[in-house]
Amino acid sequence: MGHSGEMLKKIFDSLLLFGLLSFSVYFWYQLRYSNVTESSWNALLSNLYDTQSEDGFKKSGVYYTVIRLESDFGKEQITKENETTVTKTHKTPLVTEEFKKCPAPSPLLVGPLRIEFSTPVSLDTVSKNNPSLQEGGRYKPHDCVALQKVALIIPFRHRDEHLKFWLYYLHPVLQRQQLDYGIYVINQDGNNTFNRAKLMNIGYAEALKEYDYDCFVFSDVDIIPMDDRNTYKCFSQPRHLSVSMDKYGFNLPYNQYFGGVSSLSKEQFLKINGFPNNYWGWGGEDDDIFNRVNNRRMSISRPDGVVGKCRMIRHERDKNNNDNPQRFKRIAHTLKTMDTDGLNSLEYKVVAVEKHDLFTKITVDVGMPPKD
Ligand SMILES: *[C@@H]1O[C@H](CO)[C@@H](O)[C@H](O)[C@H]1NC(C)=O
Ligand SMILES: *[C@@H]1O[C@H](CO)[C@@H](O)[C@H](O)[C@H]1NC(C)=O
Ligand SMILES: [Mn+2]
Repeated sequence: MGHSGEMLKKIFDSLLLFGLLSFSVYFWYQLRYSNVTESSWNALLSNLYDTQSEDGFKKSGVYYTVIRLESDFGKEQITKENETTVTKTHKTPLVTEEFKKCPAPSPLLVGPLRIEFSTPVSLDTVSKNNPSLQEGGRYKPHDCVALQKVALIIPFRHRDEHLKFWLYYLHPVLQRQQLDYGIYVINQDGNNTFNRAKLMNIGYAEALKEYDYDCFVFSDVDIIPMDDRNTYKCFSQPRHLSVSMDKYGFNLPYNQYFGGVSSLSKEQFLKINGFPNNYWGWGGEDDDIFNRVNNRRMSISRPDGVVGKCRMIRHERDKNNNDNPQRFKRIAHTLKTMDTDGLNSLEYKVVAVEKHDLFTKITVDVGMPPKD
């Protein structure tokens, strides 16, 4: 038994070794000479990264796969689902360009910007200045895959002049920042007490119905960044973007200040149950949001005081946006209220959705403050 058993084991081992060797040679040969090479691999990876097909690659519901022919760099072969094959010539040899992630930071940034509000701007001018926008104020870079899909949420009522400046300055900045973005103006219907935080919750919910956004930037309509390196995207911690406002002498008014412009990823927003719905009138809701972030053991990320410079359009306090007298009492109880008041208790009615060239305007009925 012993001797023949050893012989058998030797033969078996040799066979195994031979098998492994031939497999490696075959595999190497496939990698080296097959048409399905690097680029289709990259395409596959890009699709995994971002399941939304890029412009030009999804036409009338047919998904295209790009395969680069190793022997012919000037051409790309496009194979449709039904195996029809089209060959078209391409200017650049690197077909994979379309699938590349946009670099960070964007190479298009210019730094400090001149911002002034003395000359009014018209929506026509802004449209002409931004020919690449899609209906509803949507945009995505055409030569790379944006790193984030950002919904910009603007709580709004009766501030059309401010909105024009905002669109005039922000659209070019957001495009240079190479974001895949959409602008949502959330307009409070009627003339009852204003509710900024609730409008922002609604913006989050409504934007997600349209597109798979992964980042939400909440901006007052009258705040404009003075430097395009202040990227309107999300970070590993909730971000406060308007850190150095002219109104406050280019300083934070206080350390916990989280008002003006802020950004939260979808995940961060869900973690804090969104924003409070019960801050009616001016003030306090931003401090409640700060507390929510703090209570969930997240910190605030901020740009430095130079990159974070912003201008605020000077204006009178709006009608029906008086100081909220309950704000101090409410802020003191965020920890107790945040699990029951927020995204999970959000109720509103959509009155109208308007798709403009430069923005999507959603008019909503937010209800009235409780009489107590
Ligand atoms: C490929 O499919 C498309 C849509 O399903 C169809 O219109 C087209 O005729 C098909 N082409 C061929 C060659 O079958
Ligand atoms: C609401 O207020 C605006 C501006 O203050 C005014 O123009 C409008 O007529 C008011 N609407 C109603 C229904 O009172
Ligand atoms: Mn203001």
